[in-house]
Amino acid sequence: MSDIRNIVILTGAGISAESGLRTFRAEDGLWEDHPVEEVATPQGFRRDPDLVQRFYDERRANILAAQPNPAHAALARLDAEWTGDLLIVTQNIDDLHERAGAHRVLHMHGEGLSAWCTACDARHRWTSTLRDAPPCPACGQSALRPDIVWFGEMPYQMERIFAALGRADLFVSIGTSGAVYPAAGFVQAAKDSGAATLELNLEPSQGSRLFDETRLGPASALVPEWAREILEHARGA
Ligand code: BV8
Repeated sequence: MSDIRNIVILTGAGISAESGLRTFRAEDGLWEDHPVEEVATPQGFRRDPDLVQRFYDERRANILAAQPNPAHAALARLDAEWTGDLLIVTQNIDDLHERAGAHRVLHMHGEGLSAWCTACDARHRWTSTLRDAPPCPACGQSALRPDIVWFGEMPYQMERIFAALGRADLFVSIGTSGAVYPAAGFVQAAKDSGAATLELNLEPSQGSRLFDETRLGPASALVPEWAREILEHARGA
């Protein structure tokens, strides 16, 4: 680990699995309850808004009932103590990174605890349900949808993400299957800008071959170990 200053961390559903939030592609994955085309696309929302609202109402309640696990806590500590650039780009819609105390967090696929008004474009923190079409607090119209990036929609803050990848000395991917783009392409962008790449995951992902190093195991064990390692190295450098 030569002089590492700027770190980009990508997290996926696997980092929240030990907090009791189900992942997408395990055998009990979320998608199997509902075909993807039904709940995570604009077309699905237009076709059956009630089903999609209820799907995210359920996810929102699960998020509120979940607690951060040691992996979230370790990243929050790293965020607090790392003096270089650090950006946690999460594909997750839960707020467990923030509740663990992390600040430099970017939700590229939106947030489960946010509602987006398709009439006036306002976004509101939302912890209740949307299935009964409540009025937008800003404009009063019943046009609120989950503030989620669905398939076919542009992920949030892509320019900021690629700028961070362009400056990165280290890219770490945690708890993601590498199944969905553009997130699955970030490791290549990091390599192209000369960053070292590390994957921490329960099992090999679709992109494992692209990483300099892959460590297999639960995030609650691997992430605290890695965070300690990188902080001790920085102190010793
Ligand atoms: C876009 C919504 C363009 C929120 C999600 C290029 C090639 C092929 C296809 C495409 C392409 N570019 C775009 C596409 C289409 C599509 C796509 O990638 N399709 C896939 C299926 C091939 N991408 C898009 O549509 C994206 N949009 O590109 O727009 C555009 C251009 C111009 C104008 C407009 C648009 C948008 C994608 C976002 C979709 N929304 N989520 C929600 O409902 O939650 S995706 C969803 O799945 C997640 O957000 C995440 O991104 C993705 C993958 O999930 P993971 O987080 O990785 O979870 P998964 O279950 O898959 O894996 C968990 C991993 O954890 C496993 O590896 C497991 O082993 C591990 N694990 C489990 N337990 C633990 C653990 N690890 C450690 N510890 C544990 N305890």
